[in-house]
Amino acid sequence: MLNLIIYGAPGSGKGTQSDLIIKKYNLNHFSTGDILRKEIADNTELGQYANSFISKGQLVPDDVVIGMIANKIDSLDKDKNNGIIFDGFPRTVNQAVALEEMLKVRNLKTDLLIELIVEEEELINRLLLRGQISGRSDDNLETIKARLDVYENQTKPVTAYYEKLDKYKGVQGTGSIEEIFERITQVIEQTI
Ligand code: B4P
Repeated sequence: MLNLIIYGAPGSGKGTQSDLIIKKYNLNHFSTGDILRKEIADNTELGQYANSFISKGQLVPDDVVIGMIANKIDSLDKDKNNGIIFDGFPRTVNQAVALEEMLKVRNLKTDLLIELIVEEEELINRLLLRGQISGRSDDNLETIKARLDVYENQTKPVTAYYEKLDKYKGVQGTGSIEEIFERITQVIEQTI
């Protein structure tokens, strides 16, 4: 069983690297961003509510995303669960505390948080490029800047929380997708 958190600023490559990690280690992939975008695409009540935050670059309220993740964990077949990758969650210290508690009461735990470290200029370039094809309401310059501010002020403290638990590892998130994946694999192999 391997439970990982993939963490980093918007555009740091969490989704890109998660796709490779889940294939190699046969993990379940829980991406709060993907779940919320599906709700938006389906035009559900939750999707409309979430989009009112996402389109401004703000975080969706903690209780909403925490509930979503708890439901996903409870939907797993315990006998077939090799582990989970949490992608884009937790994004606040409140979410981190809730995650650790919800795992503990289910006799589970996180093994590692891996941060993808990428400088701001590169993040902005990647997201602007993605915006040209994604049609995402949050991939425009104004919203990208708001997301980076939110990351700095609300999400960054999550690293100190996992450093205290001795579960934090940082990985350089620039270079080719394969090079970054190799760095991540090395960190995972040191842990398992
Ligand atoms: P997310 O879906 O988590 O998305 P993200 O941070 O924008 O992207 P990610 O880091 O996954 O980057 P990607 O691999 O796509 O969140 C979206 C929004 O949902 C949040 O802003 C928030 O409002 C809401 N939300 C989600 N979770 C939440 C939570 N827990 N609490 C509250 N709100 C929440 O890569 C980005 C681009 O870079 C891609 O185009 C990719 O092709 C490119 N790229 C990747 N690796 C590269 C490399 N090595 N070199 C060059 N380009 C690369």
